[in-house]
Amino acid sequence: MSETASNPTALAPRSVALAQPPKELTLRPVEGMAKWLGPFARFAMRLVSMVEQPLENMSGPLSPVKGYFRRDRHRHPRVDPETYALRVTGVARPRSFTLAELRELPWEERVLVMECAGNGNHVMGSAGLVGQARWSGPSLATVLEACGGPGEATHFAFRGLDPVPLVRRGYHYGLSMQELDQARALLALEMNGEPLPRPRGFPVRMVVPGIYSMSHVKWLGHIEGKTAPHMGIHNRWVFTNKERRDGKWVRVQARWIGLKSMITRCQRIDGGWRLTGWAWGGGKELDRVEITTDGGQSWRTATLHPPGEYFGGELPPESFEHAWSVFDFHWRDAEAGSHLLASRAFATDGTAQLMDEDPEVKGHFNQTRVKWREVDVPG
Ligand SMILES: Nc1nc2c(c(=O)[nH]1)N[C@H]1C(S)=C(S)[C@@H](COP(=O)(O)O)O[C@H]1N2
Ligand SMILES: [Mo]
Repeated sequence: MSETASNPTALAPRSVALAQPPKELTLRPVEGMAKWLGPFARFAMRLVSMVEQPLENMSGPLSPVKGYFRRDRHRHPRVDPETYALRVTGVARPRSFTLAELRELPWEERVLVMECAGNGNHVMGSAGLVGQARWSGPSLATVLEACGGPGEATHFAFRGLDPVPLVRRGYHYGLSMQELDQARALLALEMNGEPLPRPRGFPVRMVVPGIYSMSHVKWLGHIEGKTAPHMGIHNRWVFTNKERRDGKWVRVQARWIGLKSMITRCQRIDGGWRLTGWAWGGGKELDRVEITTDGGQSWRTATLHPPGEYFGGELPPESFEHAWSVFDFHWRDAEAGSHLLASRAFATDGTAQLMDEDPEVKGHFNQTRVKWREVDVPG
């Protein structure tokens, strides 16, 4: 009798899989909802209108329009481009802009990381509420100039046209003139060279490079100049942490994206596996990314591809100063079994991505510490 006939399980799918190792391995979060719910975490997050990027989009310099992450208050309004008007108030000369008027202003193009302030926090465990795209449209400075300047305004509130369930008014978020100037905020009408898709905020959204994306207000309907900080619910409560300062816990609003990195994929290549990911944030020049494949006992340097490598030929450096760097690492010595992986980013001034949670900070936002992932390498 042949071996197969005497052992019917020899041809079961499991043994076939072992003979042909998979092309890509799953990187499992080791904490939070994603650890406990596994694939159901995606479903649970969808219920609260959080949709992460799919795995196939989680590498390389640009996120495609299709599959871009989503985070909003459930409703995507349908805005008629013919009757659309953007109101600007509280400035030297309050006025409205039609879409045609916004199109006629000079445009800028920027490439940047857009990241939800709660991305990859310890509750979620996963970290796909992040994307990178090319956004273009007039800068906020250009729009304000067309209104005779900011006038008395020192702060701005940006209001969306989406109804917020139970509250009914649109989503809104505020920043100071100084923050908006520093970020060189823009009003995006296009994403990756296409008109803004409806889920991304058609016809106009705010884009604030370097600041977490709760401020990138979609379906923008109203820019309100103010003489004091906007203290709406999203500024005051929703996107805040508590920080201990001089022994006292104070509430702080999410703002500038912190220094971080994350391994996003593990793909089979000749002679082992290729770990890829992104490093971004911190507002400083990136020096290197280190990788551990043994739970932090040893660290090795990954190959870094700064954004200039991808965009430098087409765009001036200031257009991609808040873009992520892609990194990859050839994992040659991967032995069969389970491994704990992580990446850690370092800036040129010596700042490093935190290993542990900062005991002086409580909350779900701006979580920058190293993200651990578990992977099973087949034999
Ligand atoms: N009008 C409006 N803009 C919004 C939101 C919203 O609910 N309504 N959500 C904000 C939050 S919290 C995030 S993280 C980003 C997500 O942008 P995206 O859905 O295009 O990825 O949009 C921001 N802008
Ligand atoms: Mo967000």
